[in-house]
Amino acid sequence: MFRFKKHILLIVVTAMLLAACGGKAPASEKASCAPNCQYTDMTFCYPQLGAESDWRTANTASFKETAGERGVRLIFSDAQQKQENQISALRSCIQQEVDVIGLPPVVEDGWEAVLTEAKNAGIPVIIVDRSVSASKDLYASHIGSDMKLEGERAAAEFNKQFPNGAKVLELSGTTGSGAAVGRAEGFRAKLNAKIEIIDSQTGNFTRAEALPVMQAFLQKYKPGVDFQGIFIHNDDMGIGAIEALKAAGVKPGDLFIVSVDGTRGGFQAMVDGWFQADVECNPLLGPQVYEMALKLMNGQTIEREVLTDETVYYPANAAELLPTRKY
Ligand code: GYE
Repeated sequence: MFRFKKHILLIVVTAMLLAACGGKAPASEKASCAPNCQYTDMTFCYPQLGAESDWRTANTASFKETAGERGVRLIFSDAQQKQENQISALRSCIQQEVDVIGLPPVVEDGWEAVLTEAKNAGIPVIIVDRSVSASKDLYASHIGSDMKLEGERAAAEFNKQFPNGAKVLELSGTTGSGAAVGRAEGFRAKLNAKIEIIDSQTGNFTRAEALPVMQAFLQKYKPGVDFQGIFIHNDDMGIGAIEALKAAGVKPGDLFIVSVDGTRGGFQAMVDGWFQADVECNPLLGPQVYEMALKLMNGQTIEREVLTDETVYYPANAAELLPTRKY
């Protein structure tokens, strides 16, 4: 009898110890400072995907500067566009028991395992910028741009310019990334039936990789004859492409070029006559994401999907707006 009781006691004590050492409460539960958590209570992990573009640089700056202003402790890393680096950065943040993770995923697929680990550790994850294909119950929310809408907006520019049809090239972003997938999908969904995409290649969202891709395009297709326009998935690749076009003797305005982002470089390309439209994609997501992270810590309800309000910019007022651009 005595022995039996002792066993029960042991089980109860072990269970209590396990519960105490088992890490944080599940994601649905609030932090211990709730409901009065302040930014200064927050350790936020941002495993940035890389530094491939001016958009990305501005996005990083937004997270770093806002953390500084609000007193958030930020754990930042740069995965150099490699998913495996992002995954190990995430694991390290889980181990450090951060309060909230913001994940800008380099590609859409392959996040289930690590998101499950975060969930089991009770650390909420906000997917930032690009989307993931993982089940929605593995993360708290997604804050970013509507990439498909951006592609549709680009298509609308081509439709206006070429109501009777044209042949166009596409310089696409990182293969498998939510940004490239969404933009390509939206572009194809809205393009009028007479406009044909004759080729599409990736420049991985960088200037350096876009340049040889554009050179290869120019070896294969004669500008103005074989194609009349190019849809470019971001301004940095556009700038790389312009280098190749210049070297091949193409002049601004010879081709109808639409890009995405609305960076200063993109505005300059409009001023110089190279881009005929630039579809806005806003990287300044820091303030919004930290606000949501604080709500999560305080156990408040949040939106599961927050899409950034954006527009399209044109050469007509590019020179006037350029000095006001923040990135
Ligand atoms: O358009 C591009 C960057 O994911 C929206 O990534 C982002 C894209 C952006 O490299 O410049």
